Amino acid sequence: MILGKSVVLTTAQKELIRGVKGMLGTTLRTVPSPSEPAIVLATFVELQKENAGLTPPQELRKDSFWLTHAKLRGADCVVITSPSDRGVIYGVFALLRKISLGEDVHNLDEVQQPYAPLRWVNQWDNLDGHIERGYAGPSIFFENGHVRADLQRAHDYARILASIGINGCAVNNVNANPKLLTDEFLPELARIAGVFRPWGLQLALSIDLSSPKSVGDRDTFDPLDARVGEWWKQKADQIYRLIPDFAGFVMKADSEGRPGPASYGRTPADAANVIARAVKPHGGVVFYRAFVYDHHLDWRNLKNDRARAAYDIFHPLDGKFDENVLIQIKYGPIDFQVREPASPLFGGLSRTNEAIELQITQEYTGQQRHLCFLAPLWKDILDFDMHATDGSTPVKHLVAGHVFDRPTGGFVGVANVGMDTNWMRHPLALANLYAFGRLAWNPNLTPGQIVDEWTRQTFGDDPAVVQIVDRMQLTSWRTYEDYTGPLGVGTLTNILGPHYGPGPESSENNGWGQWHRADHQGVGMDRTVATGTGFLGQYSAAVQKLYENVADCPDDLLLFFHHVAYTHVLHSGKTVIQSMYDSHYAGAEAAEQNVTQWEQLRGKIDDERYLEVLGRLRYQAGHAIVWRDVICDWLLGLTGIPDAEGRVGQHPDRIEAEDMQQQGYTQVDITPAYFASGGKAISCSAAQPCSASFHFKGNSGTYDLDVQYFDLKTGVARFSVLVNSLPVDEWQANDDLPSAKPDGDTSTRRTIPAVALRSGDEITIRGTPDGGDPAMLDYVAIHKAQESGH
Ligand code: GCV
Repeated sequence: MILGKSVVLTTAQKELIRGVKGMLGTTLRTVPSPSEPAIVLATFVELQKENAGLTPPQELRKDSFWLTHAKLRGADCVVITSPSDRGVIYGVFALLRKISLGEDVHNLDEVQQPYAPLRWVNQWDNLDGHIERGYAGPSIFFENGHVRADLQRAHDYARILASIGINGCAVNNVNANPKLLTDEFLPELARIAGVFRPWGLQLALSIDLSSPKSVGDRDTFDPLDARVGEWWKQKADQIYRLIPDFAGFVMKADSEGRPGPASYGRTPADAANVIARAVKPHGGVVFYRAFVYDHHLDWRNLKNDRARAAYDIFHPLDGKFDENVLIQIKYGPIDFQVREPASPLFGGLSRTNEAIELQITQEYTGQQRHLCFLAPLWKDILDFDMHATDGSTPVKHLVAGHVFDRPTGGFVGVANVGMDTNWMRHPLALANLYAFGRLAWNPNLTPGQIVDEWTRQTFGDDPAVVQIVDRMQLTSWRTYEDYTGPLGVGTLTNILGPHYGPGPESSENNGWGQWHRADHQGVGMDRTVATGTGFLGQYSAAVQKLYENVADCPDDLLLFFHHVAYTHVLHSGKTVIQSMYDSHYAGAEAAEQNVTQWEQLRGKIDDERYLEVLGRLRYQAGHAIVWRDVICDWLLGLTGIPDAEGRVGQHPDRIEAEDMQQQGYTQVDITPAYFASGGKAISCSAAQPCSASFHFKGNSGTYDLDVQYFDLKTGVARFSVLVNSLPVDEWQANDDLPSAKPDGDTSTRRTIPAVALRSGDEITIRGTPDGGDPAMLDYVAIHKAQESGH
């Protein structure tokens, strides 16, 4: 039964009926008045009209809800109530979650308050349907320069977001196309707002500061020009006429080539405020991104440091932003790296609203091809005490506005879901979206609690499934860090390209500023006050103290803050270089173990998801070896310091393609050499298939064969493997990896399990090129078959 009238309450009711039917098989009836025990959905005002004596155990703020039980019109009822109808939806989802987790829902009396008022996702969708840093297919909102005709997926997304308490969604890229604000386009956007509305989700837009000039009729976009202010005001009024519940704007300005207030010598506060004043009468807000830095910094100057930029720019403006502006701050001072310290700006604004920006889409953390559950990273940041006052001031308190009693505060997650059926590409990656919503609602939850909820709701209660999935998720961040960028060195990825595979030299010698400063003697970025860039001086004294002294600095962030010799001994007792070698090996090993762990779940979850995840974990295990070898070979070449365990550069189980008997293939040098085992590969430029053969020299037995090849995006080459001319496997190199070259993005492993081999057998790899993909082969590795037999 509903008390109150709104489309949101009706949605809540339908969702409750659907959830109860789906989970318990019971079909609830809707009734105008309860004559028997009922579930009542009510705004608090309406509830009090029925029973004025009902008082919640705590004050109910906007979006909060109270799950309780009461006698209404003589019947015993379960009551879900909130000051807002949106809060009732959140309450319904909370009840359904409890049912699905098998919690006792009798005698409930529980109030839940969201931690921060604004809990948004950002989508980086372009109007042509492509999503910047999106890895799960095209946009659910846009195609061919317009809003999609069919918005069913947008509706489903709103439902997902409501289920985790998200109340705003900016649907377009922060590298914003000003066309969105045109008179022609706004009605299209109103259609998206229309599918969000039943779920209590508010539409927001990313905007380009130059809009008054680029799509408006002004000859300037100077934020202090009154004609520009008038343009924004009229634009806001127009938007609110079409979309009365419009949430507000997100703005990226003076960053990575975007227009900004600097063009007129104005400040970010000038830019933010002119727009904030336009939306203020309508209750709108402006999220102004602190991701502002100079990507043309001179890398030769050791005092230059991109990490300083946000604080240097925004701290002096503290107190100058209007009350409906929030500064949206990425969690670390660089850019969503696998490990960074909390941004000093969180502690640097006491008279300005803040929001934290987290990245759900795994731009630098494996792009949803690698498993990397980010809640532990986010949690470390949210719990980190900035010592912004004498008391404890963890980041979560600051961004929620609790420390300085700000009018608002928020959590923003860059989600970038796409048209892929599973939204994120990797079936296990949806846990990151779930975790973001749960932490934005309650950052006191632990990653363990969150993942456990997610696993049970996704795969059911089988203890083996829950144990294995939870463990894999909870260890996956450390695993990814271990084989990509340990000790705070940053992700050693190709930062000038797709930010995916290894590319350790790309982050040096250019202005983008993700420098690790690795040379023959040492590695790491000196950000100390004493001898470095002075970045550490942006923190409170207590935080500075944690990191400034090399002897105290925790190993996990050592290279973020200090430049040290490779022979420097860590708290762990290892030298830096040995620790780096070891963690790359440990990470690759852990990725391989995930495959065998997952294989234990065959038959315990549906085949479709089982096989999809298995394929992704196998790919990850292969690519972790690529990462391991590229970074370790690069370090060995740079330092000349051998691996004490004798592994780096030693691969006795490999047969290099260039050493095989070739037909049609030609040998090519790969540059940099560390992208291929032995620095070489073979390439088939013939019109016919090419082949490469060798004789197996080991003892007779059962072996797994790893075939390492390059899968270029420029075509779909085919490979087959034959033993004594009999085929044992064939496949297509049809992944859409983000490179057209043989490199760390495209190097791929195919494992052929349990092949019976006798000494002297001839093994042949046949490659058939296609388009621009010349079926390049790097090596074959042969090992004793794994017990589990894949
Ligand atoms: C939307 C990084 C990403 C860019 C992104 C930018 C930002 O640099 O690589 O794709 O642009 O961050 O957050 O604005």
